[in-house]
Amino acid sequence: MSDSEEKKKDKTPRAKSIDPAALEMIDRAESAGLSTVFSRVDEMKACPIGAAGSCCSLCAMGPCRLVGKGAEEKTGICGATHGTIGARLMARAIAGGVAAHSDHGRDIARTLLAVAKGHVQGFTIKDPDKLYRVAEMMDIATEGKELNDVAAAVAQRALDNFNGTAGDELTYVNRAPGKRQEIWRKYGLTPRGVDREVVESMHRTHVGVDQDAEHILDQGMRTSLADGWGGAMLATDLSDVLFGTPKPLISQANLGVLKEDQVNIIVHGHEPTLSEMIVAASQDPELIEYAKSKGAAGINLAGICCTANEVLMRHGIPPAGNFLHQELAIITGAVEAMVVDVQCVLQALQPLAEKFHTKLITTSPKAKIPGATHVEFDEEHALDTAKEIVRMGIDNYANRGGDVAIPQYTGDLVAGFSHEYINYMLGGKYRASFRPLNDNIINGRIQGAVAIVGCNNPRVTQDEGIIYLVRELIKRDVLVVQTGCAAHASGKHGLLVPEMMEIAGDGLREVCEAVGMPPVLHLGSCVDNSRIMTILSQVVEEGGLGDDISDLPVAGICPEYYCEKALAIGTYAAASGVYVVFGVRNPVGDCTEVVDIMSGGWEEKVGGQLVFEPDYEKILEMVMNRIQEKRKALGIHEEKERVLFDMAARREL
Ligand code: NFS
Repeated sequence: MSDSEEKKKDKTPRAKSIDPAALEMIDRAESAGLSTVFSRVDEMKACPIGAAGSCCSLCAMGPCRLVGKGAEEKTGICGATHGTIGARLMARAIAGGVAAHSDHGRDIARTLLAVAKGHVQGFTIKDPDKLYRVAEMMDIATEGKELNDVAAAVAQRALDNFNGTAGDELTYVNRAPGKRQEIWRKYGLTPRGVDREVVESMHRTHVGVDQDAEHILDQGMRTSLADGWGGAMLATDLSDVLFGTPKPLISQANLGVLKEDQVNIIVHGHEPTLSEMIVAASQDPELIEYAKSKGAAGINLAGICCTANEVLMRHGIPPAGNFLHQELAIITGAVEAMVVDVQCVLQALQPLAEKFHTKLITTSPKAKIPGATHVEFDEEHALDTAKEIVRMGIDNYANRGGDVAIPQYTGDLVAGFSHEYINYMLGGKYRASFRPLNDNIINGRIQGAVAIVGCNNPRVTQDEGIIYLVRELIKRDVLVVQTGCAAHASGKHGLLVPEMMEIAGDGLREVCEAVGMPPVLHLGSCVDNSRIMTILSQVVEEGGLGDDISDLPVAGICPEYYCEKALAIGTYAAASGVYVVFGVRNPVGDCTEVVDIMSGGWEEKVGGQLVFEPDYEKILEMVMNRIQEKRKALGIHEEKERVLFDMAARREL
């Protein structure tokens, strides 16, 4: 597309969201003259040079812009080709995403170690069984050991994984199918330490070091694997140990979960440590009484972004919305406190909060926001800090103005599908296994499985791609699993309930009915994409669908991504053998060599791909084609005779 076409396209009026609650609040913002991400995105035309990977600003000889006639052949002042520049940009983005997830994981490991040593307030080991399973996976002897000693050993092993002192390979590499591990070893992709891979990526992408695009991107894959099979996987496992392994529960999502007559406190960000304590504090009878003494009917807790997922999965706390809802929640005028820690927190929140009575409270030693109130959180005083924060929210209730407008929209949802629970749900208590899933994929009732994950991005209509793809895939007998803000989207729009079987294809519906599960499963936060890696490995292990993840009829889609973490996740999924499609735009679309490496090149090397396609209908077609190709390769593509389940067959299942 030429620049002028691009400009014309930019001016086309575009729906900002398909969510009626969002539209109501966007209107309210517009009539009050308030700036939001939805208005700023229209005011800020994206730089077309940077948008497609044609700008290198890694040194002071530039920035070098590889544009204009013959751009493909141009180089930077140092001689770096378009391919090298694109590969460096990708590798750095991946390293940024991995650093974010993994730092989160490290903090959970540090909390577990502190719990084991008795240095914390309020935290305990909620799932000792999982602790023992994790210890076993880490080859840590447990016999005759006290629970706290096992916890300390597990936490230390986790920290060693971050530090790179756990050995030559990350511990959880052994969770992948044997064939996958061999591929990683063969190409030097096996991650050695989370920090080490991030540091090496930063080093190799420094000017004058690694100059071979494929070689740089190999390091990108290795770094991403340190997330998917390291930092994020440890974050998930250790969060389950500390806070409990999720089981299905019901809740609601969207701004309608805010309560007009209660103190509304929103937890926003990512790490579950603080939010777990806020959940406890918000249920404290003394604080509830205190809220009542201030004229409120109670304390209402809600979430935004992945913190919302953490407390939804384990406590059923309702999400007020996904990434693009953070400002909209404040615009309701009903939020007494928004408590944030790290990641995906817009700096625009504080100036907006100042126009209302909302108190923005930062809590992480890593993240301060000018103007916000900083109440630093540490494990030793966790519950006291959480209570102090909740009290601040209650005290602020009196300052709420009369102009409150809570959009009355919520979607019912079921969340809480950990990989352990899915295993149990499919196989039953005494023979928990993925066998029924494999069998139904083999017999064709289920054609395949697709993960629809990731963010919102105001460059595209909020939730549109996510909802379209979820609905179309389940219609085509594809089981959908979700995490992150994409899962909130489905929650808001009512897609995470068993009743969605009604629109599912006949085969998928039969299986969902027999098992008693919805056709769209909410697996948790973005670090919980690691649960999907675990499930894929177990499905391979169960047998009948090839001997590696790349043999499975599966795919991953991130329709509305916006950040580096999403790119890190997409890359580790591809490096694990999954076909991954991102929407919005290709951040290195001008770098043909990189585009080719991440598609055809990686297909050959690791059996997965990372491709970008802004058109949702095309994404659907690409993913369905991939599923059919994989079914064909497995020899299970013939349309099997449709046998409807009778009672005996149901019991069998
Ligand atoms: Ni994931 Fe979660 Fe949401 Fe995107 Fe941000 S909250 S870690 S990055 S926007 S899905």
